Amino acid sequence: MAEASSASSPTADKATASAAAEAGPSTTPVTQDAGSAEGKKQPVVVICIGMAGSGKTTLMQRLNSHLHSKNTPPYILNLDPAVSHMPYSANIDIRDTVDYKEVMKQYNLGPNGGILTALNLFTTKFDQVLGYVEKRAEDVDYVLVDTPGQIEIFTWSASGSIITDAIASSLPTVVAYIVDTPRTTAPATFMSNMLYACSILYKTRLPFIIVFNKTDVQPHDFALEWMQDFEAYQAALNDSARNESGESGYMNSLMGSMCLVLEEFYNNLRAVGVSAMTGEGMRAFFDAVEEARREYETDYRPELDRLAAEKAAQTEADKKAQLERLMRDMNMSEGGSGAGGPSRRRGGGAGGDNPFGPHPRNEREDRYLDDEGDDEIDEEEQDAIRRQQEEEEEAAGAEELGRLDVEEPEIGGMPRSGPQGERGQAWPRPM
Ligand SMILES: Nc1nc2c(ncn2[C@@H]2O[C@H](COP(=O)(O)OP(=O)(O)OP(=O)(O)O)[C@@H](O)[C@H]2O)c(=O)[nH]1
Ligand SMILES: [Mg+2]
Repeated sequence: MAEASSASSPTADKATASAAAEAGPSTTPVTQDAGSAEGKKQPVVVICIGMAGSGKTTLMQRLNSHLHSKNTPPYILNLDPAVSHMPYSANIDIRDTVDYKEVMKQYNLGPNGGILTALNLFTTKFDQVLGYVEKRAEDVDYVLVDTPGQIEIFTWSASGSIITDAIASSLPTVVAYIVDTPRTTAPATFMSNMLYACSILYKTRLPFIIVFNKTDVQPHDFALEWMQDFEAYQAALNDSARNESGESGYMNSLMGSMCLVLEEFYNNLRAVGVSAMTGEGMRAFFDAVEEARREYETDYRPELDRLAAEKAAQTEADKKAQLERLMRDMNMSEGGSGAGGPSRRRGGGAGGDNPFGPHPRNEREDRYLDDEGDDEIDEEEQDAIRRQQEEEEEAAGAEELGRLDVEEPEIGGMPRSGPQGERGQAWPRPM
């Protein structure tokens, strides 16, 4: 995977002057106090997400040129495999790794399937990408990420989640949701857009900035008003319904209710207006990014740390449980005695080694017994014991007789107390 040497802003923009004119507090690197708990400087990652044509790529180029003008060039990732012309050069470009047209051909896919598969393939290498980003983390203040135009490919695919989570667990990350302002002036479209933004916020759970783009064409005041004042939105809704059909239907009341529901959502995010074309609103944008970064540090990172600690504790508990199971299986758990410890043979001698090896089944007292045939085997055993007793009694009787009636003879020099003589059978019994 290739990493471009450095990002630049090849397309010098006409509006750099207007962007520079906005130089204010945001022009000082936001990472002055941005750092991890160890005090290490960390850049903030801005993931640009938005509907097709909302101006993500143009905004990336604007941010890039703005940051270059402040001598703080960003690190740029392009995750859109289908972009044909990029107005900036990315440090890491998905197109250098995967050719989505080739993917379409090879897998017989349409354009969206091709983009999705290309992103999936790229995701398999994302640990390397993250490695590159982390290597440069101390040199840059911002990492900018451009995403595919088909918003759902990034926001609802597994690879999109993997990429977002991987970045967010490594560096402070914020989502910039780009809205095409001129195309959002209809209350119904506005509501659809906000609902989509809401779904992304709750999916990623990352600090969120709504960026109303193209304010050079349409100022975003109406949107802010609708977000802050439910009645203003309701009035606009009624107006538009009257203009379209002369009456307000159930859709209106549904959207009115939705607006109330979204109030909570509006309270949790920040909205700014920018023009990627002219550079207007850059200061507000970077201020919002700084605020969102703080939110990441105070809300998201502790949650991340808590989840990491929970996962580590779970892994440790699993390891311990596995070890205990292993020890038990090896007959080495506490209270056991290693080889032959708890294994006791029925009627067997001291320490009896378990002949069947370490298995809980072999530790059972009745391991020689068939579960169904317990009684039958007990009888056999009793017979054996009885036979043994009879033999012992017989032997004892013979010995007694031998001692009473017979002079101990010398048979071939073999003493009577020889091994066979013990039971009195090696020499003839008295008649
Ligand atoms: N007037 C105006 N036009 C803009 C602005 N930002 C983007 N555009 C135009 O909007 C169109 C789409 O811009 P892109 O940057 O390609 O949008 P995108 O979201 O990256 O598009 P996809 O990646 O294809 O989804 C282009 O024609 C841009 O010139 C803006 O701030 N003002
Ligand atoms: Mg684009």
